[in-house]
Amino acid sequence: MSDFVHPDEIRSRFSAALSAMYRAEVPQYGELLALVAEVNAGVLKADPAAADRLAASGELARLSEERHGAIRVGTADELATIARAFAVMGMAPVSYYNLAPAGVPVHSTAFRPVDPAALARNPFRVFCSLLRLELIEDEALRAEAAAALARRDIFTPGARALVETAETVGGLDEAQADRFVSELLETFRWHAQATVSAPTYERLVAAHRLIADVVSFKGPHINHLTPRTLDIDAAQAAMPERGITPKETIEGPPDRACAILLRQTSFKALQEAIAFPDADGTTQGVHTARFGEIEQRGCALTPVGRALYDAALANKDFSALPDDWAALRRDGLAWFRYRATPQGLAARAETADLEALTALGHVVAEPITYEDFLPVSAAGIFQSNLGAEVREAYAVDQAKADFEKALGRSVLDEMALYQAEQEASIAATLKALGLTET
Ligand code: OOG
Ligand code: NI
Repeated sequence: MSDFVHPDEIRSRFSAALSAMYRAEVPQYGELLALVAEVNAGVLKADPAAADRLAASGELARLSEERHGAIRVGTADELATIARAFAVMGMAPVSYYNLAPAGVPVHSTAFRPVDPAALARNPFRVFCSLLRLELIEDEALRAEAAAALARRDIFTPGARALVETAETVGGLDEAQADRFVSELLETFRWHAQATVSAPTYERLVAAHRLIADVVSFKGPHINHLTPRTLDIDAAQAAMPERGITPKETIEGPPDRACAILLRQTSFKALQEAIAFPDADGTTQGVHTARFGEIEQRGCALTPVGRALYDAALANKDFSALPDDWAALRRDGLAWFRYRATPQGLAARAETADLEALTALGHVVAEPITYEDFLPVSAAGIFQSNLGAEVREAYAVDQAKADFEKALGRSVLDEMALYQAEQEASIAATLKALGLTET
């Protein structure tokens, strides 16, 4: 092979650099990191068995570096180019999320590694939303927003050139990788200088706060970064002691013995001073967009399990969703990674039946961590940071094809990824036991 830096390594460097930049820009995020580190250390100390399980599944090693972020872009070209930049770091778009039904005029995907080994090295994810200008009703304002977006380039020439280099020659060397990280970081940086006038900004805010956030600045500043906690209830309870005011409720499933999907909470967005480019250059304003968030990740659910979850969330009754790993597995509600135990490897297998092998202790099944997002939770996070005003839901429609056209490729199906991982683990387990799949 060549002297290319591995995409996983570039992703790790970028994630670390972004975290350092956000800590400098939003000091409360640093507080949140310290709090989460403390909570996680406490959980691991209090529950050595849980620590062992996390270590065995490879989750422990990645935990302290694990985070996701979010940006909101304004045009198809911005989305397609950011997709190419993420590809340099081994990140692909997974899933389509339509936020319009929740009254938020964007649709989104999550860029993340998809290969289990890459996820184990560093699962850094970026939730990336594309503004849907067509949902601005006021025609003049829509045109003004489009013009503001058309005037900007959110990428440095250096970042664009290095994306091309990586695509052309197949990777980046040491010096190029470091330059790529620092050039791409510019796209995520906060700019206190607005690019639109104060009256335009106000009209954009009136149309939707999120539209103002996307359209009014030079770039799609990172709007939050989210570390992963092992006990979100403890972290939520401890936030006020650190001078952090959390949102009122934790999004997602309730606290359960068998953690599923994703639970999230955040602190309210900061009020940041901004300046408008008016004649005398002195008009000041404030912008609220950037916040901090924490999440606790549980097991990925199958389509059947997910449907039960969605129904449970809607009627606030989770009794139909068993809180028991064996039941979740037997009923095909959650995804699992199988492996042969030392006992299984030593024994002479008398059956190829996975359920029987599991009952005998020859095989263990570990829950596969949910690596994606929850649109309903995402909408809750969006709403909590857009002020109290409740918007009428935009009409639901089939916008996925438009999104993929803007992206320049199709998004991957998260369920297919989990299923492939489960199936590969079953095949490897049976092979290790000298059995072939029936
Ligand atoms: C993204 C909100 C979605 C999450 O964790 O669900 C998200 C945004 O506010 O731009 O990050
Ligand atoms: Ni988030």
